[in-house]
Formats: sequence, C-alpha cells, structure tokens
Amino acid sequence: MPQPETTMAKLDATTPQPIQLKDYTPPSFLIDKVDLTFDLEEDHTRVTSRLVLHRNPAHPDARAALQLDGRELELESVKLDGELLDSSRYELDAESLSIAAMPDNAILEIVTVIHPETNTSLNGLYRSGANFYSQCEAEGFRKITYYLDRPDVMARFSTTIVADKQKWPVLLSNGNKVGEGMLDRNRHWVKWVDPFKKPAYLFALVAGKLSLLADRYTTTSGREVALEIWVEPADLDKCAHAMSSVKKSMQWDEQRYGLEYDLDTYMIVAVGDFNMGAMENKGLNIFNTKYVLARADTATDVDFDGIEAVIAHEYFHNWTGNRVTCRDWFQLSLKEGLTVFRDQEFSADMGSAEVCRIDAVRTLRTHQFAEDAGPMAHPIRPESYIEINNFYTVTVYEKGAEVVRMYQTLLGRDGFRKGMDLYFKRHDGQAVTCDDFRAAMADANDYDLGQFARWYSQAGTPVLRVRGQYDAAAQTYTLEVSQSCPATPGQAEKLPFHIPLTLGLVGPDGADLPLQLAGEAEAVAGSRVLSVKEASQTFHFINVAVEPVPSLLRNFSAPVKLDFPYSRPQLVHLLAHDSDAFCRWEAGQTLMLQDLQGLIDAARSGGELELKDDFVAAMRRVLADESLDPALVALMLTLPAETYLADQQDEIDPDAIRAGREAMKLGLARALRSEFKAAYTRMLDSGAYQYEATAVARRSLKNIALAYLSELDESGLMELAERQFAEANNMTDAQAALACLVNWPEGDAALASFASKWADEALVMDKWFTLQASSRRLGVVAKIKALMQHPAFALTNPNKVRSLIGTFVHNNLAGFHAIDGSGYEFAADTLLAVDKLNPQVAARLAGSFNRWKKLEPVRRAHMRAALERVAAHAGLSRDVYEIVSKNLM
Ligand code: 0A1
Ligand code: ZN
Repeated sequence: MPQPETTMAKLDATTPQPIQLKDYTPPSFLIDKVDLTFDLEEDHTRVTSRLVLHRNPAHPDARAALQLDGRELELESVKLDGELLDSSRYELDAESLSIAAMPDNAILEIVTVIHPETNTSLNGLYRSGANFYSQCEAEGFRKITYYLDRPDVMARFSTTIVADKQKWPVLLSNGNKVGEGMLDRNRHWVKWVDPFKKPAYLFALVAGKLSLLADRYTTTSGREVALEIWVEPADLDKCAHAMSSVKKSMQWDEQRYGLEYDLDTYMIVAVGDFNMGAMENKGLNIFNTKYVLARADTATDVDFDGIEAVIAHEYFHNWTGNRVTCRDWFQLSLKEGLTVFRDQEFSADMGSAEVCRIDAVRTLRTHQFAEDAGPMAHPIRPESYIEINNFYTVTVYEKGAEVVRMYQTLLGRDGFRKGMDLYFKRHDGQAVTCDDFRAAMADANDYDLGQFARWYSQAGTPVLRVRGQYDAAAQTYTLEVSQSCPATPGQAEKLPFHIPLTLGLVGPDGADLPLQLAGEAEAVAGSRVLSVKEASQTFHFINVAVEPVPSLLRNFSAPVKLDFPYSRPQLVHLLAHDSDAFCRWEAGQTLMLQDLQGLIDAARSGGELELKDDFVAAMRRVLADESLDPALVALMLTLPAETYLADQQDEIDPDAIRAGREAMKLGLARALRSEFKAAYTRMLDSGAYQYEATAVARRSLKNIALAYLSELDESGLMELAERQFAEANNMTDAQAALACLVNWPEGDAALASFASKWADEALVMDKWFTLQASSRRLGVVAKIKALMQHPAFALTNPNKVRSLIGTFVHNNLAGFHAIDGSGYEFAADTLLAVDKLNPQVAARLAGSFNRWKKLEPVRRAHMRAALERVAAHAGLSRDVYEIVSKNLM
C-alpha cells in the first residue's frame, strides 16, 4: 500500500490538539450545589447559575485558579461571594472563564445568554420545532453556562424554568418537581430539585407543548414510581410499547441485579431532532423518537426490538452510569460497555437468547471489526482523542460489552453478580475508572484479572489460531491454540490477551462428547471454558472415544477471529448438529463465506458464477427443518453485508462484491425456489399483528423467503410481493415487500403510494428514504440528490441524513463506490454542508472514507482526492478534522 503524503494544513495554534489519558489531573475545585434559572424567550435564553464551590484537596496545586469551561456563551455578569467582578478580575477566552484569586470556599453567580433558537448542533440547549430540549453528554453543558464540565465533578442541582405559559406549558428537568406558579406577562415557572449528586452531562431540560402517557410502577421494596412518557400530541397513540418496555426493564433489573429505581418519577421525552439514540439524564431521559414511537402499522419488528433495547439501556444507566459514573471520558466504556451488556442480557431474556446473541455478533463483526482494522482503531479505553464525540463508537459500546461478557464467561453468572454487588458497594455516588470495575470483579471472586487489563489498553481484533489432532490409539484429542493481534495505529506490538475459549467436542452422531483434560479426575458434559493466556498453549483431552469435530468459541465467547481449518463435511456436520446455536449458525456462515469468496473471485476474473452442491444441499436442509426456530432459519439464510465482504478482501473491488453476492442470492433462489415458496406459505399469518417472539420469528422467515423469491424475474412471484405490500396489516410486512419491489420497475408505483400514505409520519418517511438509498437499481448519485429536494427531507435532521445519505455512503457499497468517484464527491460536498450545521452528524458521514486505503487503485485515487479536499477546507469542525486527519496519516 503506498504511503500517502498529506495535504493537511500544517500544525499551528488553531490545529486541534489531542487530549491524553495520561494527563488526567483531579479538578482544582469541586462543586457542592448548583442552582440554575432558565428564562426562555423566542430569541434568546438567559441562564443564571449559582455555584457553591470548594477547593479540591486532591489537586496538586493548593492555589490553582478556577477555570470554568464555556463555549458560545454571552457573559452578562459574574459575582464572587456577592461582589460583582469587573473584567480585570477574570479571564475570558473562546473555551473558558478563569478566576485566579479564589478563596477556598466560594459562591459564584454567573449570568449568560445563549441562543437555542439558532443552535443546529443539537448539543447544549436547542429548539426542535417550537419546543426546547437539551443534550449535555459529553460536553454540552458548557454551551449552557460556565461550569466544571467534567464527569468527576458531581453536584446537587436545582433548576427553575421560566417561560410563556401558552407557548411552553410543560417545563421539565431532573429530579422532583417542588414548586410552580405564575409571573408577569403570562409567564409561569416550575422548580425541580434532584436529590442525587450528578455530573453536568446528566443535566436535562425540556419545555414545550407535549402530551403525556402516564402509568405507575411499584418496586419490590414498595416504592411507588410515576412513569411518564412525553411526546408531541400526534404521537400519543404510539407510546404503549415504550411504556411496557419501561416496566419490563425495571422488573428485570430488580430480579437480575437487585437494583431498584431511586426517584419518585421516571420521565421519558421523545424528540425528532436528536444526534444519537437516547440519553440517560437523571430522571428525565431524552430519546430520539425512533426509539419510543411504535404502532403496528408504522413500526417494524426490528423497530419494536430496538425500542425495547434502548429503553432498557437508558433505564439501566441509572445505576451503571449515573449512580456510579465515569472519572473522565476515557472511561466511557465503563458505563457504555457495561450497560450494553446489560441491555443485551435483558433482550435475551425477553425473546430468543440465541437470536439476540447472533444479532449482536453480526453487528460486532460488521461494524466493530471494521473499525478495529481501520484508521480510527482504538482500544475500548482510548488513550487520546481530539473530539470525544467521535468516541461514541462500536468499539467503546459493542466491543466494550463483549469485554464485560468475558468477565461473566470466566467468573460464571453468580461470580459476575458478586462482582457487580461489590462494585456498587464500593463506588455508589462516585466517578470511577475501568480499573475500579475490574478490581471489584477480581476481589469479589478472588480471581486474577491482571492480564485481562490488556483488553482495555490494546486495540485490534485478536486472531485465535487453533489446530486439532486426534490420536485414535491413545484416545486423545489435542488442541493447539495460539493468538496474535494485528498492529493498529500507534500500537505495533501486542501482548497476549486473556481469552475465554468456550468449546465442545461433537461426536459423529452429533452429540457432545464428555470433556476431560489430562490430569483431571472427571469429565464434564457439554461445553467448558478454557482460559487462554499464552501466545501458544496446548490442551490435551483424554478418553475421547471417537474422532470429534471441535465446536469452538461457543456463544462467541471472545471478540476474536477464529482460524481453524474446518473441512466442508465438518462444517456441514456442525451446521446440522451443534448443540450451540451460535456455532451452528457460524458453521453455515463459514460455508457461505467460502462460497461467496469464490463467487467474488470469479466475478473479478470473469469466471462462472455457480453455487456448490454441498452448500445448496445444506441450506435446503436448514430451510426444510421445521424443528428449528424460524428466526434461526432466517438468520442462517441471511447473507453477510457487502461491507463485511469488503473487509475480507486484500483489495476491494465493490462491483465484484456486488456481483458475487447477487449471484449467491439468485443461485439460492433458483435452487430452492419450491422450498422458499413452501416456507413462505407455512409462515403466513392471517391474524392481527402481535409483537411477540413466535410471531416475530415467523415473519422473519416469511420475509426472507419473499426476498429470495423476488430475485426471480417471474410475474407470479412479483405479484406475491405486490399483494403482501397492498394487504399488509403491519409495517414489518409492508416494508419487507416494498424492499423487494424497489429493485424492480414495479417498485415505483409502490414507493409513490407509500409516500402519499405516510407523508406526515417522519419515522415512516425515514424508511422510504432508506429503502431508496439502499436500492441496487439506483447506482447513481443523481437520485439521492433529487431525494434531498423532497419536502420530507431536511439536512438539519439527523434521522433524515442518516436514512438517506448515511445509508447510501455506509451500506450501498457498489452505489457509493461508483468507479467515476461521483459518490465520493457527493459525500465530501454533503459532509461539508452538514459540518456547518451539525459537526457530530458530519463526522459520522466522514467515517465512510475509512476503507479508502484498501480500495482498488482507481477508486483509491478518487477517494483520496475527496478526502484531501475535505481536509483542506477552512473552518472544519474538530469532529471532522479528527476523522479526515487520521485517515490521511
Ligand atoms: N449516553 C447515551 C449516548 C449519547 C451520547 C452522546 C449524545 O449526544 C452527543 C447523546 C447520547 C447512551 O449511551 O445512550
Ligand atoms: Zn449508553
């Protein structure tokens, strides 16, 4: 690979500088109490903040200045202990307000003016329509007032909101409502007090015309909690699923971890303009509407699943994130990895654990493995960052969750629970580190987790190389296990990880053989966990009566790539018999990947695109096996994403990947036409829509069968999709049918009728944009540009940008990577336009350049040119600067 020379601007005073973990120092002051008053007006908001502070004895310099963070604020006044300070008594710059001469104890009163009405970044206080919403994680509070905006400063907050009563009748903030009343000019006020200490990133404020769905929940210990979901009035009929998800989450956390809710009210607010999925502000969670609103006819099964998971995630943060928070943002995975693990375990208990696990692994491999192999690779606890918002990544979240899962795999469920109990006992009310969590797990179980620390500091996806040898005469099976990890930016050499390797040995009849290691007195049945700690290690199994097929990395016991030289008959055997659903699915995927690679190679060299008979036969058996969970069958028939296939190539040729993948779809559809038709018919359901595991599973198989059948250019089959589209009583079936139709001329009429039916439902229109952005008919940028002119599209709305532009640049491999570079030009232009409005959303689009060094030479040159153009652009945000500069290093 050629080493590119960069045209990035030379380092100067304005070049954003990285922040380093090793530079952490405690804050010079701590804040005990914050009283905030917000005066909301149409054209400005006045924020009055009263801080009670004291010098932090843990700070190395006992005379250090107080330096408060602040950005884009208009300072009106500063009072220190009641005395108005003139500008000689403090220093002000674009990022901070500093006071050198500070007493050890002080009361500061600061008045600032901000402009939510023009804040398009959706960070800090902003408007969505006429309403006000806030987003403070990670560093948004400094856009509201001057503050020690860091998570290790935890204070008690009170918030008074003053606003016109007609325009903004509902006024919400954290904690409990303690008073309200009327003022002059038809304005009213509401005061909230949060009894818990919290960092500023958990502050929230909402004001506007909102409707309420109210319910109640009684905790195990008898606390009565008022549950409130606040939405735009038109959406009140789409909140029932979210409410039931809240109650399930509360109950689950009590049963599994003994954790109860701790305030009298738990509020959720849904907003259509939001940068992420949702936010766990204390007592007042703010959600993207996408993760609250669902009705059978507007939301798919996947949406219902997503809502249940995100509601759980934010609720679980109340303990893992809020009661125990992060010392600094390098520790983000402390709360995010742990909370994702908790929401995954919750979802597993609510539906099919096996399907949830496979879904999680697919996400990890498709997105996180790619991140780990690219220019933005970082450990789950990064060592440095330029913009923290760029580190809300699949690595910190999903790989972080895998790391937490490995504790449970090594310590067992009870051992993990003991570790959690000790973690809360030690750290409730504190801001701590990933090392504190690891220490709690180790101490509660008297287990050495020293080497395990490397999962926090080393980036990259380890490769686990396993070789097996059966000795029939000695009745032994020997596994040689070795591990390595590729270099990542800034980390050339890696030390061995502590890897839990869960495995079984599958006999010729498909049953698990007993497992007995040399030196052990007894065998164990089924699976067991081996601790792999060395670069190379050997495990000897004894009393192995017949030659087994090893079933390795059961339930995906570690976030690694497995290298074992399975023969095709061995894979077919595991696919048919493995008692571990993940490994069963994995065997099918390995076969599928091998054959896809063959097809991609053939497409590149102009060879024949034919499927192998043993693969087709194996898939036929899967499809005909009525004893299997239909959801598992659907997963086994799901092809890996184009981007995942791209990541398996030494040099990416997007057209060959598309051709190979399409050939597999068509080949399977032709070969298994009657089986797909039978499955479709078997799974048809005439009853009313129900979001319930069995019904969801049946729809998933039905709709994947339809997708394969629609590959065949036969009028009867196209009518099947058209009929399903016309007659569907739920969005899952309607969307699935439309997804089939959009690849054919029949799709145009369907798209038009869909758009006119759902013009007023923003989230449904997002699906309409997504479907067209992923269509393989598209191929050209012109269509996307035309869609950007549609009245339902808005460059200021993150959901719209993600649906149309994000889908195109991230998921439509062959469309985005058009050989003439038009996709890259479009991406560059669009992300520069978005960067002016919303840097966080722009930075996500910039991530579409992360694979550029692996492209074939023509596209590589085009993409590099587009990247350099972005890099040379004046006034780039820190967010986008970090992504493009790391790409060009
Ligand atoms: N803590 C939230 C994620 C989140 C992060 C940043 C945000 O705005 C910049 C918003 C939400 C979660 O994990 O759900
Ligand atoms: Zn989270």
